[in-house]
Amino acid sequence: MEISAFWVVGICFLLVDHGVHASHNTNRNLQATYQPYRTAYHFQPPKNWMNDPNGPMYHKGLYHLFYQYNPYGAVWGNITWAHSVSYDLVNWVHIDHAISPSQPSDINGCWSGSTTILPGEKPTILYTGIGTKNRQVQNLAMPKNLSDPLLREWIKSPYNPLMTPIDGIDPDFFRDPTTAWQGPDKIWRVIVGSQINGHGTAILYRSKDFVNWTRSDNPLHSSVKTEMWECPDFFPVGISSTNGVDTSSQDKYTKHVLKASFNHHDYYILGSYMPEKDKFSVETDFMDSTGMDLRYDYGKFYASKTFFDSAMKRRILWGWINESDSESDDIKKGWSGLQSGRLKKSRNYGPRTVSFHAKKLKSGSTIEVPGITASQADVEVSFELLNLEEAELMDPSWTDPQLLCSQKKASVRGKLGPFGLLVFATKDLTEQTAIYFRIFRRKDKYIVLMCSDQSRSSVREGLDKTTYGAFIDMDPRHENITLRSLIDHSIVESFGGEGRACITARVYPKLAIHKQAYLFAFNHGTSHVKISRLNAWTMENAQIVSTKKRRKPHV
Ligand code: DQQ
Repeated sequence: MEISAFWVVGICFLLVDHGVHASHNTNRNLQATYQPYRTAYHFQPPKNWMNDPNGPMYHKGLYHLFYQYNPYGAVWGNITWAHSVSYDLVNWVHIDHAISPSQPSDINGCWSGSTTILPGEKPTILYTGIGTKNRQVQNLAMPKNLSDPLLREWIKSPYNPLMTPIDGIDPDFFRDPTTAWQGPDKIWRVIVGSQINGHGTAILYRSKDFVNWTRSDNPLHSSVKTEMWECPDFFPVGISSTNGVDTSSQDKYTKHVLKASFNHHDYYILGSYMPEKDKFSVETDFMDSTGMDLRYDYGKFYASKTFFDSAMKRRILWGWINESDSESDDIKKGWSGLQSGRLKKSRNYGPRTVSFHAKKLKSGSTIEVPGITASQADVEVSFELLNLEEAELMDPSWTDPQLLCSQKKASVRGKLGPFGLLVFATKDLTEQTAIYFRIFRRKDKYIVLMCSDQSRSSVREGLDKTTYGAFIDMDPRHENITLRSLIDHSIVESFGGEGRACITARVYPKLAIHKQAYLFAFNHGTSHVKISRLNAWTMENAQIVSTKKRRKPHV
């Protein structure tokens, strides 16, 4: 899917022209010395807790990202909408918080939600307020001053709350409104995540004016095999084009994606949506044994949200990447949480690159990829399988890829595989995070398994070192197996088979940090494979600054 790919680039200090000036420039190199796990090119606030991305949007030349944030500490609490802006989705300016708890409909927290750009280029936010008695309700906020390009101040609607948990809705399970879309009848629709009779549900609301919302008799969709759906997302994708499409578009050239967050993962299903009846006919349902278990990412990735970038005609996906260390580690670090932003094309390349072509990766070999900063890199590799007929037989009971990867970790020798990359590795491989493939055969079909093994990622104890796995929907007879890994100090995001399967892992090496981090390609199978090409780049540090409002000097 178009949304399952990569990172972007750019430069941005033009924000100064819009009346913002940096009050505190976070020196990322200095930070990296004392804080080896802070990232260089992933989005992070300077300190404290961050979780879900909220209301990302493109508006009049600027990208906006809001996110769930605790202004007072590195653990979840006091949830506020923090706000950052960018010209390029890489370099960011943190500006004043957009929405903070202040009124009866959100006094206990401003939880997740989305933006919708109304006619006349008017952005609006729909968000979940945790009201008095901790009831979940949906609220509206609008920019105070539309002529401020940064949209620094947001005012809450006097009509809040606009949607309340009545008619059988449990006030604990009613949250995270999506970006609204408009049908051909000009009526706005929005869905809100819920659980009704124990089943995950997308409650549908309609409105003519964005203020008065009526609940539809039928939900847009619900699914008996799931519980509460957090952060639903509903949007069209083109069938025959890789361009993204506006959330309100719908025709015979589009399908719709419904994403829901549950069981610690972001699952999606595809279907066709008919706005006349607000009917969503799904191809396969969530957790349906006849369908594939479709996830945006098979590692750590949650509460994601997409938006349509009208400037570049693409749909961009943001997702929250949680930590894998303990809460007390986060308190010591002073921060918790990263954002992953995925889109196609462009990279924030540094000066150092390396490439090889047509290199044999013999059985049992490990070769270093030299000449780059291995703790902050982008690597693309393509493997050619020389002896496919040597693939091991697949046992029909091996249906769970994560279980299979945890039983067949990188150290377990196979025939065609494990082969792949060792990232965040020490020279002697004491520490290593292995991202690798194994090829199996069942009758005349080949099965490609992708794994991310964190079991040797750090000599530190007390970390979550779960091994992750995914099957890749591809036929290795007809194409080479590609892997792209984005490595950034404590995160590695890996895209297998041209992004058909993604696995994100958080790792905290103790030894393989800074210049002691190395990158290797390896083949621990009995069969040789060939690296048909490998390109690796050092990634630049993103420029991230914080600002305060420019105040009138005292006279
Ligand atoms: N996080 C928010 C909720 C949402 C959850 C609270 C998902 O609105 O359901 O911070 O991570």
